[in-house]
Amino acid sequence: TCTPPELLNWNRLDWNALDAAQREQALRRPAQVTQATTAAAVAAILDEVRRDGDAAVRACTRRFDGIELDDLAVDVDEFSAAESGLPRSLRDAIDEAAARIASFHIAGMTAAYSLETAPGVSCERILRPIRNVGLYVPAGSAPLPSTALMLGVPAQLAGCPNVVLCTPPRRDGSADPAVLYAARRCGVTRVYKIGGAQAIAAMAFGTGSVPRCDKLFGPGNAYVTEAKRQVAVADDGAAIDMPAGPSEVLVIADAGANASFVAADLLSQAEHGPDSQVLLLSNDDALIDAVMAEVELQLDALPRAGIARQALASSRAIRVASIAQALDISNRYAPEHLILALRDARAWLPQVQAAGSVFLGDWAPEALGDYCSGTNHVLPTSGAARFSSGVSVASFQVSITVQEVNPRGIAAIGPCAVELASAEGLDAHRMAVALRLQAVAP
Ligand code: HSO
Ligand code: ZN
Repeated sequence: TCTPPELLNWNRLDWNALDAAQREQALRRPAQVTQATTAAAVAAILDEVRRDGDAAVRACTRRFDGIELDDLAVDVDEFSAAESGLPRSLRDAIDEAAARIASFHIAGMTAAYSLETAPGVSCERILRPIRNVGLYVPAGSAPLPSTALMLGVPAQLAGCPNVVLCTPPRRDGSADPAVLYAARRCGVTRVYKIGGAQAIAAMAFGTGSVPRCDKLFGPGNAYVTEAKRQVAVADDGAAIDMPAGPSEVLVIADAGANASFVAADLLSQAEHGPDSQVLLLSNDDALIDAVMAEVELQLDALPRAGIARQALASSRAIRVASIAQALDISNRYAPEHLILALRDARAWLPQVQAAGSVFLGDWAPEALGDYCSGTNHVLPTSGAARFSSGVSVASFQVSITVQEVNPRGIAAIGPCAVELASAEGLDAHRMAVALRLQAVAP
């Protein structure tokens, strides 16, 4: 028996029948208001960890995870046990993914450069790794060894000397073995079994066992996200990779798209969490019908169908007049993931202005980017793709500019500075240049 698609409660819309306000509503993300109680609870955890360090972290772990942990750090024995306990095929898959992620990220590394901007004036940019970085790998709804790779590989390529990783402990007090294997694969050996806001606090402020980090990376639940937001604005806190929201995908499909492929892509996003965002845009009614029916069929077989159904309840299928219009809508929405299930997907790429990561054609499911095509899966959500990018090696580096000037150089550009300093009325600036000009050409 086939359940009628209507039962799924999709919001099926016709873009060209909507007025401006309805269009805005159609692209609105589900209200992501951080509850005042969440913010207050997180602030209290941060204060506690800032004040009492490891003792506070242990107390939080007892309170929230229900376990008593004497040693927060993963020791050598636990690493070895994790490694030997993992199936060979999974270790191989992690190695294979890590190698491809590394090769793509190496190719995209920014280079140092230098340039003579005037005779005797050399300007350059050099790169340095951020010295202390903290990675968060969630495990709440599902342990994500792939996230350990997406953060650990670029950190290693940047050459960060001190990398720590926090991941929530399991019921028995151990860390997820695949996360441990992936971490060690990237040279990360300082792993702590700490989850939630207390993990972010421990890395931002430092505790007896967790070293203080300059910048924190990685996705997480509402508490983790709120904790990152709070430490990012605290004077004694840490920088963060990006403001993270629920994961999202926007699929643009034409009449020739494969409905079961499209449905599977929508569901693979929907199964992440009840707050995941899923959008389908198509210029073909029959395709929308077919995808909706396929989603219903495939849902039944999913272990996480409950989660996916909740996400789909706030998802939308939007009929558009043309693919060009679909791209306009997508640019306005700025999705984390954009799938172009189009006959000539490559030809539409120049129209893409804002998206975290793009998947071209029928054979590039988002799941490949999530795991092993080589691109990063830590991407801007909530429309942040309008102005920010996914994690890369550059996220783990700072760039420093340098100038070297000889007497010929100051003679060449000094008068320019003197003129500007006079205009700004900053006489000490003018003097710093004029004195030298006199010394080189008295
Ligand atoms: N789609 C998620 C990443 C992920 N998927 C990890 C599977 N594992 C957010 O981009
Ligand atoms: Zn995913």
